[in-house]
Amino acid sequence: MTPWFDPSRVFIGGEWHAPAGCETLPVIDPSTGEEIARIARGSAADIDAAVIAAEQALAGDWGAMPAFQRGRILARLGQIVLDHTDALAEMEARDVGKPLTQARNDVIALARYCEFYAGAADKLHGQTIPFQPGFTVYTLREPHGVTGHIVPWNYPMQIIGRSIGAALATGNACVLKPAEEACLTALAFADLAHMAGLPPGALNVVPGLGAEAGAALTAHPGIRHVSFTGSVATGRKVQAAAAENVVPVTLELGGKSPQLVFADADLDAALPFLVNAGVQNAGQTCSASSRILVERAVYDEVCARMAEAYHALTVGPAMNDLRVGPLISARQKGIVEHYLAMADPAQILARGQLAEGLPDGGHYVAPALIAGIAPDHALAQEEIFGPVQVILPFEDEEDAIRIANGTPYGLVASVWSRDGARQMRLAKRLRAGQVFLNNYGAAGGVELPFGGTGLSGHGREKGFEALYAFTSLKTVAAHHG
Ligand code: TXE
Repeated sequence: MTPWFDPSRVFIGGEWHAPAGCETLPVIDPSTGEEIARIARGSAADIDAAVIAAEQALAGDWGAMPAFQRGRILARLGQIVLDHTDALAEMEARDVGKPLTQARNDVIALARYCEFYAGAADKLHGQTIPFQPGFTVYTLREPHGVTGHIVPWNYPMQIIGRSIGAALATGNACVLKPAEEACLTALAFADLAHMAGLPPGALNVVPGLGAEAGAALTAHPGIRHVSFTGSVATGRKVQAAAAENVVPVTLELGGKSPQLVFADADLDAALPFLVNAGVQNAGQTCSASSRILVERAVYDEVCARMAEAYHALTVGPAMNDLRVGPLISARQKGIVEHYLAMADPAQILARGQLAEGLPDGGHYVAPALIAGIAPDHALAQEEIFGPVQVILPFEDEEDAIRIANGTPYGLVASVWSRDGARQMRLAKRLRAGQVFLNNYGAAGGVELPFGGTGLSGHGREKGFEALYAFTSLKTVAAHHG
C-alpha cells in the first residue's frame, strides 16, 4: 500500500510542506507490527503556519464564498471520496488494523457526512424576533473563524467527516491534528478536498504527537473553537487549554454503554447487536456496548447464546477481513490485557479465537465475554477499549436503571423490550446522549445528533445539531422608529 501522496508532509495552505522540524514518526501496521510509512512530526511552528493559512482563507475566497457554493464543494468531495473507496479503505485497514469491510463502511460514512453537510450548508439560518415597536430584531449564525479538530485513531474517517464536514459547511477554516497512530486517511482527505475545489487554507492537516502538535493547537490564540474526540484525561487538558483562550469546546470522550435486555425482548433480533456492538473495530469504539444487562429470567439463555457467538469470532489481520482485527498498538493491547487479568478464569465465560499463523508483531487479543462480576467492579465501570464485554443480571426495571446509570459515563444506551410503555420510560430515565430502542447504533446515522453527558463529554456532533456548535449567534437589533 503506497499512498498517492507523500505522507511525511504536512498539508498547509493547499500545499504539501516538509514539517518545520523536518522530523518524522513511523506508521505501524497493527496487523504485523511493521513500519509501512513515515508521517510528519508536526510542531508548534507548523500549527502556527496552519492557523495563519486558515486566517488567510477566511480573509479571502473561502470567507467570501456563499453557503451554496461551500455545499457544492462538499458534494463534489463526497463523490470524490466514493471514487476512492478502495484506496481509502485499504489505507485505513492497514493504518488502523480495521477489517476491510469495516474500513469500507467508514469510507461510505465519510462520503455521507460530506453529502449531508453539503445539503445543510445553505439551510442554516437565523430568526426574526418580535420585539418592541420601532425595532426589527434578527439573528445571524456566523462561523467561529479558525476551528481546531483533534481526532483519535479508532475511526479517523468517520470522525473527520462529522467534524470537518460541519465546520466547513458553516464557513469555518479548519486545522486538523489527526492521531499519531493513524494519520493517513486524514492526509488523503485533505488532498481530495483540494481536488474538489476547496480553497487553499480552508482545511489544513498537521500530524504529530498529542503533547506537541495537539497541545500547540488547543493552546493557539487564533483557534476559536476546539472539537476533540479521545480519552477523558486528554479531554480535561484540551478543555483547560481552551479555557485559557475562553473558546468553546466539544468533547466526545467515550463511555461504558449498556444494552438492557428484558425478558420480553426478541432475543433473535437482539443477539447480533449485543455481540457486534462490543467487538466491532475490536471494541475500540467510543459508543461500544461494553455492558450487557439482562433480566434474570433470560440471563442464562442470553449468556449461553452470547458465549456461542463468541466462540465463532475469529481474529486476524485487517486485510483478511475477519470479524475482528488487531488492536491499534502494543500499548492498547497491554491496557486490554491488564483489564482481562482482573477477571478470575472462571469469570471468563467465552473467548473468540485467534486465526492460525498470525504475524508475530500484530496486536491481537481474543475477544472475551465476562460474567459473574459486580456492577461496581473496574471491568464493569471503566472504558477498556478492547473486545471485552461484561454481562450483568438485573431483577426489574428499577434495578436495570440503577446499574445502567451507575457509571460516570453517559454516551449511549439501548433497550430491548416489546413493551412500548417501558421503552418510553427508560428512554427518559437512561443517562445517555443517545438511546436506541430495539436496535443499537442505528447503523451510524450521520443525521443523528451524537455526544454524551458526564465523563462522556459535552456538546453534540453529527446531524443538524453540529451546525449550531460550529457557529456563533449574533443578535442584530435595528431601531428604525
Ligand atoms: O487517547 P488520547 P489515546 C480512550 C480509550 C483509550 C484511551 C487512550 O479508552 O484506551 O483513550 O487512547 C491527541 N493536547 N479513547 O492515548 O490521548 C492525540 O494525539 C491535545 C477513547 O490514543 O485522548 C490524539 O490525536 N491533543 C476515544 C487524540 O488526542 C492531545 C478514542 C486522542 O488521544 C494531547 C481514543 C494534548 N495534550 C481513545 N494529548 C473515543 N472517545 O472514542 C493527546 N492528544
